[in-house]
Amino acid sequence: MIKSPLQIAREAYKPKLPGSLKGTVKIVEGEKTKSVADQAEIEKMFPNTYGMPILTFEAGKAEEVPTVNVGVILSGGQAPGGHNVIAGLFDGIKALNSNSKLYGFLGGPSGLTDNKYVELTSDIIDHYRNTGGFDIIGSGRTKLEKTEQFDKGLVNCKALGINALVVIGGDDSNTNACVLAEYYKAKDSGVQVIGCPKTIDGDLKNEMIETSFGFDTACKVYSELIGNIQRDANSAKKYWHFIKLMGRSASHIALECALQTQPNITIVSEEVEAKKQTLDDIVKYIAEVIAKRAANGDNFGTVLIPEGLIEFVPEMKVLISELNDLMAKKEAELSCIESSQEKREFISESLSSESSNVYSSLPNDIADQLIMDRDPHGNVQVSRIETEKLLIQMVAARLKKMRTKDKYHGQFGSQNHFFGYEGRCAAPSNFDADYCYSLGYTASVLIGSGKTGYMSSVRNTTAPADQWIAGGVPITMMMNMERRHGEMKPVIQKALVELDGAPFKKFIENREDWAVNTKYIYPGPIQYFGPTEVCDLPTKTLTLEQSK
Ligand code: FBP
Repeated sequence: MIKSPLQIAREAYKPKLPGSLKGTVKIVEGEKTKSVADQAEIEKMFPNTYGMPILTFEAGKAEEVPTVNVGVILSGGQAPGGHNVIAGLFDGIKALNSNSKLYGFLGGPSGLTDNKYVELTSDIIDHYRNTGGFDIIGSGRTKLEKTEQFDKGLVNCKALGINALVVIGGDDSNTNACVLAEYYKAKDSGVQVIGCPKTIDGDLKNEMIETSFGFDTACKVYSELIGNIQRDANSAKKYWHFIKLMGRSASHIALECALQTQPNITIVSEEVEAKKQTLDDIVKYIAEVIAKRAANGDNFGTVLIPEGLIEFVPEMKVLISELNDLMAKKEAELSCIESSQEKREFISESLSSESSNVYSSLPNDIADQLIMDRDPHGNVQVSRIETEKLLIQMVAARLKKMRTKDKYHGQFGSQNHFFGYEGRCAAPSNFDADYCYSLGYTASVLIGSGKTGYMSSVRNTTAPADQWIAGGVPITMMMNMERRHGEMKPVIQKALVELDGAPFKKFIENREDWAVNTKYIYPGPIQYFGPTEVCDLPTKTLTLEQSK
């Protein structure tokens, strides 16, 4: 393996651990828990894993633990720090008992059912410490939800002598981990299941999970790029940059990047939904800011657009839900139509008249992107819809009209960008390197004490790592019932941006100033070595949320 000088230097970095994990650990049981909503239904569905107490680790006396053999799965989109979760888990189970073994299931959850695995030994692990990516074992989006899959997985675990599985994933994957834990416990199978909170999107968080890993690094990478673009915009003074940012439904990434870089405009999908803003309202707002800046002689600026925006605009939300049903029902007919134009006509004729009008008013490329395949969870693949280009076209048309009415006298030059994949596999920031290693190590302690149906939890993360609080949270505690594919299902509640939360409030206090005046911040690249106030800073979101 050829390595860059930074990779070599980073390999030697020792992640910081919470004080309680530095020696032997005592587990303190808290109060019994209940789910965030729909308690009776969730309890009925999870009779063996519901109501378990929150666990907190403290320094304690060493106890003899037998060998633990663990299987680990990376599930869903990449997020910086995944390799460190695995490294922490590896070091943790070896500290419990040096004969313990770690197996990595390859290519995501399908590795478990297809029995594709590799034994992760120290010479493999050492190459991946503090590196980005999930390439140590690969990831995938197969859903583990059917009993046949659970049974196959159990046979494969038994064959390898595995007594615990660690699922590193987002809300959907951890929901499935919880169902798997309940199933294996009900069978008294002897296989425990522990989850770890992963996703750059930042939407897997709650009272006990302060942040999902990868959010910190991804936002810092995007903010560096946005800052660079802002410097360019402020130097050339001739372009408006429309920047779409990953994050699926939630706007956490767009909001965090806005707080880090102070762009002229940031759209927050959750606000769009709450205020029932139409696409036209959004375009009007952007065009008016552009006109105001033009009146001051500033024909440049930046606009941040959350990836999932389109799903929050009321008329588009109705359209997408009709399209989802239509595509499921008419899959066969649609697959026989070859030309895009005929596909669009077929779709237009099959929609309600309101949605048909909205659909027909869209540019052809956006109309085509809206009918691309759904992901395995039935979601529209928002990363493939070019909302940034759609907005540029609509804003340009509006500015043209404003000019005829003497309301705009500027020059509108535009550039479009989409930042997503650029940040998902970056070398983890110190925060993510430390947090992920701690999450993995925490998982090993939960396994060593026989727990199942828990998620690794590391809290108090705005304090120095030594004061972080490690422990476990029952996954059932995060669940509620939601309609999925036409059926009510128990799922982990997704955390969207809270409009009464501190990060959003901070943003609205400043947005008018940032819109008209040029108040850009240029964060620069992530620093891995240097003073702690530069290298170890958590996100603005976390800092504002925790300083309540
Ligand atoms: P998860 O962490 O929820 O799996 O998704 C992260 C993400 O990067 C989203 O922000 C994005 O919409 C999606 O993955 C893109 O998926 P893919 O990697 O399949 O293109």
